[in-house]
Amino acid sequence: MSTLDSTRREFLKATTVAGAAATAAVGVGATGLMSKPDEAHAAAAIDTKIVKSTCHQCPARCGIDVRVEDGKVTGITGTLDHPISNGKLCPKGPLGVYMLYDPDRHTGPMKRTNPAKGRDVDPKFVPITWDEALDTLGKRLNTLREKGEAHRFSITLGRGWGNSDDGQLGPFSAMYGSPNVGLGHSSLCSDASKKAKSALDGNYAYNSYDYRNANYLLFFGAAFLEAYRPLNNNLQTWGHIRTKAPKTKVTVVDIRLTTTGAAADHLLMIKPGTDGALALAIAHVLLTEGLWDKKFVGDFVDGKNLFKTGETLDPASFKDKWTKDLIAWWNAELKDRTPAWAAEITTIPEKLILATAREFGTTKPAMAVFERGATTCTNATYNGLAIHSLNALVGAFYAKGGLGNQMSVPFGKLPVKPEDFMDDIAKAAAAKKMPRIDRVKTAYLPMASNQWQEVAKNHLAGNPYKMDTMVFWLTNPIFSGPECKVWEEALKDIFVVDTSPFPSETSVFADLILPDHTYLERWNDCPTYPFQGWPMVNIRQPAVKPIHNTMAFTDVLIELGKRINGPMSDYYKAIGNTENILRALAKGFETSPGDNGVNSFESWVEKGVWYKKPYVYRQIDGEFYQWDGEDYRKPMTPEDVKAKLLKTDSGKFEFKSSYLEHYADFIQQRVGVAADRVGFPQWVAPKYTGKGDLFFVTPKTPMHAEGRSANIPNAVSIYQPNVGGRGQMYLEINPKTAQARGIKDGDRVKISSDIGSITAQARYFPGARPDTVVLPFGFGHWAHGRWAKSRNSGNVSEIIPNVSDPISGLTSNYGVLVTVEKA
Ligand SMILES: Nc1nc2c(c(=O)[nH]1)N[C@H]1C(S)=C(S)[C@@H](COP(=O)(O)OP(=O)(O)OC[C@H]3O[C@@H](n4cnc5c(=O)[nH]c(N)nc54)[C@H](O)[C@@H]3O)O[C@H]1N2
Ligand SMILES: Nc1nc2c(c(=O)[nH]1)N[C@H]1C(S)=C(S)[C@@H](COP(=O)(O)OP(=O)(O)OC[C@H]3O[C@@H](n4cnc5c(=O)[nH]c(N)nc54)[C@H](O)[C@@H]3O)O[C@H]1N2
Ligand code: SF4
Ligand SMILES: [Mo]
Repeated sequence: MSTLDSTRREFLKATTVAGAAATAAVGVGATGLMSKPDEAHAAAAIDTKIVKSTCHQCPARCGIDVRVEDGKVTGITGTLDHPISNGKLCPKGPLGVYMLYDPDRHTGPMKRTNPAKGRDVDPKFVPITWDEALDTLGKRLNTLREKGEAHRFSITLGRGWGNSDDGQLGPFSAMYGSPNVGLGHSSLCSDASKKAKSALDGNYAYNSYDYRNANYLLFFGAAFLEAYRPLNNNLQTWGHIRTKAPKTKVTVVDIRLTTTGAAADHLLMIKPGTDGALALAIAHVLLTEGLWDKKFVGDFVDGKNLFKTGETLDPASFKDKWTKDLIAWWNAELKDRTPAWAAEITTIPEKLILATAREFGTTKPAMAVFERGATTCTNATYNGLAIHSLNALVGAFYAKGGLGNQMSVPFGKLPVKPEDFMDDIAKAAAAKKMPRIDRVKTAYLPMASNQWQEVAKNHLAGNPYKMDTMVFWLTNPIFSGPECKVWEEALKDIFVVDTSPFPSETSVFADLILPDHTYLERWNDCPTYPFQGWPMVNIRQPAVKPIHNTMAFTDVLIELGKRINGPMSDYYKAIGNTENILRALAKGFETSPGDNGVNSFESWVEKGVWYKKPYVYRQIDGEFYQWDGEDYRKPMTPEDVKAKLLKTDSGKFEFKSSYLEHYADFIQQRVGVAADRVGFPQWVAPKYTGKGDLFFVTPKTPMHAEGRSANIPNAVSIYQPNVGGRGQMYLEINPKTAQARGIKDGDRVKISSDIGSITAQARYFPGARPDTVVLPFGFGHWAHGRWAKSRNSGNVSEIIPNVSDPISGLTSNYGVLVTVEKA
């Protein structure tokens, strides 16, 4: 038996023991779940444990109680004392059991024996040992390093979360010497909202929201009841805000009748890509009608409202408070952005825009919330700037019922630092600063943080170079990225390593399969996505022993690190395994116990979550305070505010972004905005891609989890009949649009863009705009397991051209034009 495989056996044993100890502490045993067995029956009772862990099907971070009976997972429910779950889950949560017991799972490491690659080519995988798998990869990595080509190795990531997984990629990148270790998928996801926020308030992050205390919510392309994070808690929040007194009013801006839109007070069906125009007009009305928050924003020197449509103003007439350059913004952009102007662009009637602005400006606390719908077009960042500015105008920043920023968790430190384990190769690589394969942070893309969708194209063009070896961890752009078929070419001459626990399109092109544990079998820390601001981190722990010969991705990383020649291997020997990382992180709780008493690794394992309320910052009537232990009474100075909250050059919310002005030439050249105007939130028309006559929007649905949940049989049945059923997926089409093309309800249709065609079943839907068709993302898998295959619809990514917002790097997924005809 090989050393690693025997070590691994020991490790599994150790994990099981640790897991058993952990679960014993929280296990309710047979007595907790069933009526108390009498002595005679005790021996025959089922051994039942509840393991506290974390769902991984979407980014919501729901705490889960995994019920384990005689070593088998028999159910998943929401953890009762968990701030996100509160004992509840969305319908996907319980279905995690099907991922664990998915009969299509990879059962152990494998290597490809057929050198030919293609969608329909059998890879002829054969099982290998973990030692062989890791030695093979380790050798490749050492050779690349010795040749001075470490940059041609990458580890890419999607839904990784914590310090114990994606947090380990930075150290690996530094010690190995490749800028491409830690290449993330965020440019397929929501980078534009973060970019817009950072440009104005200095925080490159999603916001936390105090929904429960808000009285007005304006959602721009954020599907609160279908997808927006954290979905499960949103569903609970909805129940509260819509029944409290006064009831929170909700206006939804979307391109179709969604569940959220149907449940809201108002739905504004906007033309795709034009949210920025609507937001600018709302800002115009807030100013001309004197509805801005004077205590946060400031006021005219003589107290009289001078904002009049079309008239420029003297900047000296206004005294700014926590915002900067309001008058400059008005003069340069807002003065002409009337509801009548926006009505032309957005197709929303002028009267409705005016009514929305008035309601938003008078029903406080109010917030404008936006995500992918408003930003997945070429004008993504500028749309985001306009929307986020509304939050400043109504004084929502850090206010009760407003928005804030997520606080971080006081984690303990790891025993080793990567800087101490860098050899000459690593130091030379750091000094040389090779460009990344996606070309971000170069003159070509100086502002974006990732550009995942360009990698295949860049590799094929050899610009800036060709990749040699790529590890895919929790990302599958060959299915979920725009123009995804390009990846099928690119991956032919790359040594591909897929870590998915089950088949994916990437695995068809893989040279090595190093299957991860599923989320019910592994350790992780899971810090919350921005939620209510106060810090929180879940634990994920194995509910059962791994049922196959799989290995957690972080342990793969550690084992690989040990195989790299030089001091790097000592770093990984010191780390040991994933569980050690969690133990080191939990040290931080000793001096900062959570509200639920969690103060150690053991108590974290027992309760499943560490959190500490309250959110410590609060803006009240234009003054900033910090929590003093009892109330928000400790005044903050402007310097405090700049260091901790509004992290811009000025320490204020900037209506003329100094960050964007640093890139004025680039923005002028690539976006076409004059260099002296780039800093202002303004109307930038979207550049729709394609020559079709219908907008093609491909959003998420409540029952799917990005590209990776299509093989859950029960999800398919819950879907029916809304989105489609077992045999087909529905393309939502307005009946008039369909009839004009001779398409009957239920007909099979061909949807064509500039780069190809797919088919789906047409469904008459009067809630669709006549100029827009909708087919959800997540279907059309051709290698993701038996249930995923049978949906009889194409993959939308195959016909979405690869076009992005040059500023944030976000792909323009929802700005596509197609034609639709009877198939
Ligand atoms: N159920 C489920 N939940 C998820 C996920 C999942 O896969 N499934 N994924 C998670 C992830 S990774 C993310 S990033 C978030 C994303 O969360 P969201 O951003 O809320 O999700 P999307 O479905 O991409 O887009 C939201 C809405 O935008 C609308 N839309 C499209 N174009 C426009 C437009 O031009 N203007 C406006 N106003 N609306 C438009 C769509 O119709 C859709 O209803 O969801 C997370 N939650
Ligand atoms: N048209 C359209 N395109 C979209 C979107 C959209 O709404 N519409 N949404 C976009 C968004 S917001 C995002 S975030 C991206 C997501 O797209 P990707 O980055 O591709 O991520 P996923 O689709 O979540 O999953 C990728 C892979 O992870 C594997 N996997 C699943 N579980 C595990 C595990 O436990 N361990 C490991 N190692 N692998 C696992 C799966 O097999 C799958 O192949 O898609 C984007 N693409
Ligand atoms: S909201 Fe997301 S994390 Fe929570 S149960 Fe549903 S799929 Fe899981
Ligand atoms: Mo995403």
